[in-house]
Amino acid sequence: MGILNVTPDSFSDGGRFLEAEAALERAWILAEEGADLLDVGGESTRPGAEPVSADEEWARIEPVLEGLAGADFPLPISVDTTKAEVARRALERGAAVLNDVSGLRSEPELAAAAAGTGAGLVLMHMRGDPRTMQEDTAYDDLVGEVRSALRTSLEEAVGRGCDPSQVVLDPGIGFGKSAQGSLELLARVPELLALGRPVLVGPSRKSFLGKLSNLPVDERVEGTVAACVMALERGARLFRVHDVRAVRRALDVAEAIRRAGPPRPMPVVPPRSGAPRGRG
Ligand code: HH2
Repeated sequence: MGILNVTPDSFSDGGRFLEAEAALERAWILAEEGADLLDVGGESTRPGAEPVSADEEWARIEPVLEGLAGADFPLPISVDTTKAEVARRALERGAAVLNDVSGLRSEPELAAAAAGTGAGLVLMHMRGDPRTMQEDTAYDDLVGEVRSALRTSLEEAVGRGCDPSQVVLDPGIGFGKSAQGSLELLARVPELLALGRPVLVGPSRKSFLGKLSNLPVDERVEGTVAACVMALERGARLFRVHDVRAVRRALDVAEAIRRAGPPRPMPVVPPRSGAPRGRG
C-alpha cells in the first residue's frame, strides 16, 4: 500500500503533494514502483495534529480521486479517513478500501457506508486521538489490549452490516505506543492473526525507527524495510509505506524465501478474557 498524503502537515511528506498535479504525479510513481494499492489521506494523524472538517478533508482528496479516475489509474484506491461522510463520498467516487485509523471509534457509522459495498475496511488500533495519543504509552498487557480493541472494532463492523471478509486489522504502529511497544507489536503479529483476519502494518519512516538508529525521517528506508520483512515473516500481509520501491523489492525476496520453507502452524484463537497465548 503506497502512501499519498494530500496534507500540509503529515510527518514525513506534509505539504509536498497538496497540489493535485504533484499528488497525481506521485500516485503514478508509487504505481510504477510496485504498489498494489494507493492510500490517499487528507488529514494528518501525526502526534499533536489538529483535526480538519469533513469538507476540508474532502476538498483535498476529491481532485486526486477525480484525476486518477480520469486517467485510468491501474491500482485500487484506499482512502485514509475516520469520517463517515468522507468515506461515503470516496466510495461513490470509486474507492475500493476505507482505512480508518480510529478503528470505528471516531464515527462507527463509517462501517455502514462500507456495508454491502464489498469495499475493504482497514481497522487500526489507536489509544486516544492524535492530539493525546503519545501522552500515555504504558500498557499492562500491550498485545492483549490491542487485540481486544481490534476484536471490538471487528465486532462493531459486523454489527453494522459488514462481512468479516471485508476487514483487515492493524495494530497501529506508533499510535499511542512507545518505541519498544511498536517493536513488540511487530514481533507479535501471530497473536493478532488469532482474530482470524489479515494484518496490515504501517511502520514506514516512523519515530521508533528514528529512536533505534538515531536517523532523521528521510533516512529510515532501511529500517522500514527491516520492519516490513520481519512483519511478513510473522504473518502480516499488507504494508503501508512511503518507500514502495525498496519495500516491494525486499518483500518479493522475503516472500519467495517464506514460500520455499515449511508451512507455519496457524495461531490459536484465544478466549475473550483469557491470557494471551503463543509467543510471550
Ligand atoms: N499510519 C499513518 C496514517 N495512516 N493507516 C494505517 N492503517 N496504519 C498506519 O500505521 C497509519 C495509517 C501515519 O503515517 P503518515 O500517513 O505517513 O503520516 P500522517 O498521519 O502525519 O499523514
